[in-house]
Amino acid sequence: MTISLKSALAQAHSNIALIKYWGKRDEALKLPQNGSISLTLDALWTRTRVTYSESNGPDQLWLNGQLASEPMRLKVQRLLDLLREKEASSSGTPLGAAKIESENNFPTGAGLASSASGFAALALAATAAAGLELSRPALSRLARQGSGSACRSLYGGFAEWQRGESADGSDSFAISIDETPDWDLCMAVLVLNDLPKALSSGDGMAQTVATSPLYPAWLASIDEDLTHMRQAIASRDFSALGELMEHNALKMHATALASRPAVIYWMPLTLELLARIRDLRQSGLECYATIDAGPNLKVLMQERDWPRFQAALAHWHELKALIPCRPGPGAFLVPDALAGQMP
Ligand code: 2P0
Repeated sequence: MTISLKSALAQAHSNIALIKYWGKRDEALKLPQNGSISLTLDALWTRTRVTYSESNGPDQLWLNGQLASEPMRLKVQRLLDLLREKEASSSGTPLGAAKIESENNFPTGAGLASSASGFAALALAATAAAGLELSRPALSRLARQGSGSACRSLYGGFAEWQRGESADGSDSFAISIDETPDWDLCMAVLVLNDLPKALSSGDGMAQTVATSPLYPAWLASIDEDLTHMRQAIASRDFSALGELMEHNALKMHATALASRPAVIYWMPLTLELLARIRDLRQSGLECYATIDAGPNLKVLMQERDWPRFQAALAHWHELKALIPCRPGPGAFLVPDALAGQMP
């Protein structure tokens, strides 16, 4: 008896939101309350191999060489089941149980957007292994249902996740703003804590939507932020982009802080570093911070300023890592000849 395996390996890079997604209008479909704009990073990525067998049974998820927790496995299985529905309706041949092997080249679940790169790589690998060809908007919609921010990692450079209006999510996916920006940007990832966070971003945003009296003000301000961010990108206005990015991140955290109970992702060091970024800016090194659902900062600067920035933080021994990133590529399939080069 011959056993035929269908397999594909994909790589996707994490993305950092310049205008943040914070809050869902539909939990199951992962439809956002607001649109968002991101920058995909070159240095942080996930590689995922999906292999379908011919037998039925539960999908098996290996994350960084270890069997994943049951809640994580179920999230992944849910996404594969969406694909199985598509496959059954197009060819009638059911896909068997899948083995998913996923590796991150950076800490998982610590606010470094591992779910964004993870679910983008999964959507692409699972689709290719199934022999399906989906457009990027369709892949983006699929990745969204694994983790909202993943829909932006299908694209390189600057991408926008359109909120959409429909109840079924058909118009809620990411589009490219500028895939390969000729812009000397550097986003430095400052890792203060590389442990998984206590409160997931999904729970944090749900608590904010349900209880923060500031949430309506957050939503009312987003269309203007999106418009100004698109303009700053189009005109390569670094100061406008950086100032708005930092404002939008602090506004998101202010909204979350006003929840009951409070949603707090920061550590004391987060604030100390924020103050340091302001000092550096005043001393002429133009850099701006953003913070996601975790204590770590990401700092945007122009590439020529990276050596001075690195030197300015050299004595911060509390920093676990300082990773310089440039704009990175969209998700892609890794040819089998290169598959041995896992992180
Ligand atoms: C973002 N974050 O736009 C925002 C900013 C964190 C802060 O998207 O619940 O892992 O799976 O849709 O995408 C992180 O949330 O959440 C996130 P789910 P996700 O990048």
